Order: sequence, then C-alpha cells, then structure tokens
Amino acid sequence: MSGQRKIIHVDCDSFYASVEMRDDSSLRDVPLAVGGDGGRGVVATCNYKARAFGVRSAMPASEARRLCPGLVMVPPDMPRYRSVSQHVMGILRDLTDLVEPLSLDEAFLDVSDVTEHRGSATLMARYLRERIREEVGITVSAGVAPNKFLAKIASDWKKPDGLFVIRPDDVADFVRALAVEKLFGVGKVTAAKLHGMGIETCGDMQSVGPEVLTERFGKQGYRLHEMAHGRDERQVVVARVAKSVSVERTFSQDLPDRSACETVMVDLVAELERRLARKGGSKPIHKLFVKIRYSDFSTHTLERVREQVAVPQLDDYLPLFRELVGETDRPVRLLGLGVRFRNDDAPVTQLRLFD
Ligand code: TTP
Ligand code: MG
Repeated sequence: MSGQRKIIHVDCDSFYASVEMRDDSSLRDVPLAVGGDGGRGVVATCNYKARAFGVRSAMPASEARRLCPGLVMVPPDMPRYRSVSQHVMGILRDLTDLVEPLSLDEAFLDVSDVTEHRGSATLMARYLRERIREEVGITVSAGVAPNKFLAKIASDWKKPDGLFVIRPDDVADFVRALAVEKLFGVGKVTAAKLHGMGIETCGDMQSVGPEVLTERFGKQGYRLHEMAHGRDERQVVVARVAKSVSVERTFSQDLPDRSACETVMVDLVAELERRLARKGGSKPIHKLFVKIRYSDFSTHTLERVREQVAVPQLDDYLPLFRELVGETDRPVRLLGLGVRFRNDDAPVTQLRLFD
C-alpha cells in the first residue's frame, strides 16, 4: 500500500424527506415523514423536525403519529429519489472515478490521487457539499479520514449538513474515546457482550488485546481489534461498468406476425430508454442488437455497429428486426433489444480482498 489514503464518505441528510421538502415548499417547515401511512405503514425516513419528537426510520406510522401528532406523512416516490441519487453520484464522479455507492444516498470516494483543490480532501469535501446544495438542492454531510470506517463515522459526527475531518494525526486520540457502538458491525448484541467484558470504548478494547477478542468473537474479533486501533484496509471498490443494457419480454401468447412484433417494440424501446438512463449513464454506444425467440424455442440475435446514436429509437431497431426475421411470419415467443457500449476505456476497478 502506498502511503496514507484519503477517503471521503458522503451521506445525504434525511434523504427521501429532503427530496420531498425540496420539491414542495409547503413541506419545508413541518415535521415530515416519508413512508406508508396505512394501518401497517412504516416510516422510511423523516426530517430533523420530526426527529426532535423521537420519530425514526423503521418505526410504525401509528407510533410516529403518537409521538408527533402534527406529523405530515407522504408516500415514497422511488423513481424521483433514484434520479436525485444519480445527480448526486454524478457530481461525486466529476471529482474522481473511484466512487463506491453504498445506497441511493451514500458513497465512499478515494481521493488520494486527486490533485484539484490543492490535493486537500477537506477542501474537496467542502466543494462537494456546496455543489450538491447548489445544483441538487439538498444538503449532504461528509466525513474525511484515512480509511473507510473512520470516514463513515466522521460523516455522521456533525449531521445534518456537517463536515468532520479526522486527520491521520488525530486518529489515535479519536478512536481511544470512541464508543464501541459506533464500530461497523457492532449491533446491540455485540455491544452488550463487550460491555459485559467492561469494554465501553475503543480505548478499553485496545487494552484487551486481539487474542481475547478473537477467542470471544471469532473472525469479527480481529476486525474489532483492528478498528479499535483505527485501522481499516478495505479499498474503495468501484462497481464493474455495465457492458450492455437490454430489455426483453416473453409473451403469454405468442405474437402472430411481424406487425404485432413491431407494435410491441414501441414499448420495448421506451423501456430501454428508461433503463439506459438508469444504468448506462452517458456512455457511448457501440452496437445495437435484437433478439427473438420463436414458438419452437429457436433463438436468434442480430447485432450491428451503430456508434452515432445517443438514445436509440424505434427507427434504429426496425431495420435490424426486419433483417433478422426475413420475410416469413412465424409465431414469436420472446422479443428483446439492447445496446452494447464502446469498451475503449478500461473499467476503473480497484478490487481487493477484504473479508
Ligand atoms: P439513511 O442515510 O440511513 O437516512 P437518511 O438519509 O434519511 O437520514 P440521515 O442520513 O440524515 O440520518 O437512509 C437513506 C434513505 O434510505 C432514507 O432517506 C430512507 C431510506 N431508508 C428506509 O427506507 N428505511 C430505513 O430503515 C432506513 C434507515 C433508510
Ligand atoms: Mg442519509
């Protein structure tokens, strides 16, 4: 490993609720929860006004209402949260390719080799928070540290709308006072066991030593020992880049002829466009392809290089389809279409071996 790493962890504040407040000004000054409001509804998240009443994620809606009688509840709108998430992740990826999303609203960045912002991870985190606030219209909290586990703790430290930095020189002092509950993987059960051993902080854990911890907790014990010393070698792992995106549909009743297929392709093209927006981003397209399965289960595909299309339309696929099926009308069981991306930039992966 080459020297000290610089990791940023970014986590949007009360994410679903923040999106709702952004898009509807009447929700900005009220205690707000997002979730199912019915008899068995559950709170997905809530804004910080509602948290002041004790409302929390995963709480039954009925309990949330009891704690906070003025609570406003709205149903979740996942497509909108996904699109806001893409916007946020796009801003992060502008800074570096080494972005590892953990969910819609949080990600790790390895900025060790970024030279912009004078190479300062603190300045980078400030810049990201500012840009997301201005361009997306929501607030995010960020943590900066020499590794993932500390960066994640740091982003939580000053939430909401906060930034907290743990410099390499601060790590020893920081972890010594850190409650074991804050450690990754330490839930109620492990915490209770540790307390039973007289261990409240990482400092306490340091004095116990790795043998005792491994004996008591198995493999997790060693990780606890490492974290108690502020160590975590896990790399930021960038997801493998999609090589293709496609949609296909199997019909409960075979499509009788070519014109029926062409009608269905209108829907498939629309679905492909949505999926491309989600998965493909703005990657350049290399090929288009069409797949067909006849009622006798024989399957055929045809692909053609088409580099000029940005978002493929029905007219881009019809020639391929017609070439593939020829003149005969045979009943069709499955129809699919898709794109393959140009593969000239090697995928940025930093795969590593932890756990
Ligand atoms: P979190 O980041 O855990 O929570 P949050 O963004 O709402 O609040 P904050 O980070 O400021 O503490 O989760 C992100 C989103 O995931 C959250 O907005 C809603 C969803 N979620 C659920 O649907 N159910 C849950 O139990 C949790 C914890 C989150
Ligand atoms: Mg969050």
